[in-house]
Amino acid sequence: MKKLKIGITCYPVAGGSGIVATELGIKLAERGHQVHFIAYALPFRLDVYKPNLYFHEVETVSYQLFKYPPYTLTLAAKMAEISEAYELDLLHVHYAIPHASAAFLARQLTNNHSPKIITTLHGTDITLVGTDKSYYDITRFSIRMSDGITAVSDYLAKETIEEFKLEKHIEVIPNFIDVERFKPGSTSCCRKNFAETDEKLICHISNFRPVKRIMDVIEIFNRIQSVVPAKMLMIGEGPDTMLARRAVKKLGLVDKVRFLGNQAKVEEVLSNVDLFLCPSEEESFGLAALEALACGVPVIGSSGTGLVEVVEHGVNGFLCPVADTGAMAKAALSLLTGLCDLSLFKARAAEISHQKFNSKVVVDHYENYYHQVLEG
Ligand code: GMT
Repeated sequence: MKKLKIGITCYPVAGGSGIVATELGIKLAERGHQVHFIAYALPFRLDVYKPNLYFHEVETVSYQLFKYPPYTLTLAAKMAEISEAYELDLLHVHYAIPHASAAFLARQLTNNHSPKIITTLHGTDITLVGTDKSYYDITRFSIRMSDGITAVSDYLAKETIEEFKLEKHIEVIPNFIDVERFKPGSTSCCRKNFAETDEKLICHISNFRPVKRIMDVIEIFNRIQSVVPAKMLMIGEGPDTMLARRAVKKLGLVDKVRFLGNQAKVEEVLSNVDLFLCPSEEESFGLAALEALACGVPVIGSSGTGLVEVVEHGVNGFLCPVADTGAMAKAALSLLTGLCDLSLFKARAAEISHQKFNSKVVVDHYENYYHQVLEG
């Protein structure tokens, strides 16, 4: 298969779309493609001292007149510059806003070399931001102008088609995990640093935005710890972190809930925990939930979201209606008190996720799709 020159743009922060874009870029570079990250900072989890990987920083220029520095313009200009300088075959942008619009503009700017554009939709770019009246038209236009569109789940593809009344095909390519890294039984981070031998260890990872329903996470844990001895690890940072800390204090759980902030190697923690909580209002896929499953950790999450494509209800976790913290706590306790076989759920969590979301298979899918788009 021909080796390609690919520009990748993503949010470089610790969110799901940035992580997927970064892990994909690393895997593509390992396969011999030349990968150029174009972003406002070095992506979280990216080690650029590896063959075939490049990073091009986009600067935002400020001026007294600008209330908001026009990042989309400098991004588009950088995308055009790198496309021409390296003769990129394609620009693969993650998260539609504003990346798909910047890619469209970049293509108008190129003179001698015009790359194809692939937009990967991740979730809130469609479900929250893209459907805001002020973003709707530009998001729809930019998606339609892309040569290829992918979505991380069937759920998101359907939502996008309905919401934006699109006639274009959306290729569903799920998120993935490196099964060598995300697997049960890593010993590098010791469980006993976080919990006593008789205590269960619960975990939540997110960007602590309102859509994650952090207060539900705490409410569920509170119910759990009132029945079985337990501790909880909260990984990530975001607008609701302070709210969460206050609630933990108010409920007298300070000794039981530990906030670890953003962590680059979540697999080292995950392989030590018993249960993962993901009660989100909306979840197009749930990458953190997949990473937990891959480490052998059953997931308690929200039904009616994209999590249904990741978690098998009653097999490797339980999915309950959004906001039903009582049902979620009950499901968690059924596993923690032995009503359901926790070790069986753990084994199936790793087995099924490794089979369905192995990076080898998913990166093959991306590569094939790239060629399909390039061949028109
Ligand atoms: O909103 C977020 O949680 C972050 C967001 C992102 O783009 O960084 O996550 C979305 O993309 C992830 C990677 O594809 C998905 O696993 C998450 O489910 C999705 N988040 C939501 O839909 C809320």
